[in-house]
Amino acid sequence: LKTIGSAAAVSSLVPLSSALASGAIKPTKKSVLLVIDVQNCFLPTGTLPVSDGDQVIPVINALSKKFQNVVMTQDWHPAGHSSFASSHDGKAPFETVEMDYGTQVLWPDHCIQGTKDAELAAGLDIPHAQLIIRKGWNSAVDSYSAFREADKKTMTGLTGYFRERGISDVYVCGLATDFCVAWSAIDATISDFNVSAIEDASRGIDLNGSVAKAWIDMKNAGIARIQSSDFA
Ligand code: VGL
Ligand code: ZN
Repeated sequence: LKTIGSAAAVSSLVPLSSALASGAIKPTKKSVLLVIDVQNCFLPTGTLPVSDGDQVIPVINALSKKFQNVVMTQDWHPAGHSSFASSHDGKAPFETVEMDYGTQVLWPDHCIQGTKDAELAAGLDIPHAQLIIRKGWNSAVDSYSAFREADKKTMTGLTGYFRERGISDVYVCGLATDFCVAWSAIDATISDFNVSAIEDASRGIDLNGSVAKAWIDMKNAGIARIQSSDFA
């Protein structure tokens, strides 16, 4: 009872909303901006276009200047990747297939290693980015998450990188909100980082309400839903 009483007292002194007041967030050397898959393939002229995907670029460029630490990801598939509908007879993009690790959405061929389509968006202006981590290179397993492949077992090494760098707070943004951004944000909480997802620095694909579901899943995982205007 004592514990409950003091926890309530503390939470009334420090309302959650205080951390999220407009202009209140100041990134520290323990914070990282994790920029997910801002690549040609996900821009409106790419192979897996995200509506208004290009609109995140100026927002992320401005935000990145507030962070000492910026890490970016690149979706990086070999030709014939198992997440491509073209690799499955009789399947069309956006249908699903059962893989040994679970249900996989099938995509148009996208982000093929070494192609112009897979390059980071030319408009990104983040010369101080410290690491670009590529994922989805295993032809048998997809990887929406920057931390862990879709088999839920194979780690990418990013958790170790952040831990060795003393990172505690991860701010996730990019493309697409409902797939690689949400999966990366949720896996970041599993790795025990404090995680926020920056809504206006992200855009979604939205298959059957997947953007709304992603925000619910992120909320349930304890992820703060914030805006770029929340930064000082
Ligand atoms: C993504 C679908 C397939 C993403 C990547 O970056 O959200 N979505 N590959
Ligand atoms: Zn992909």
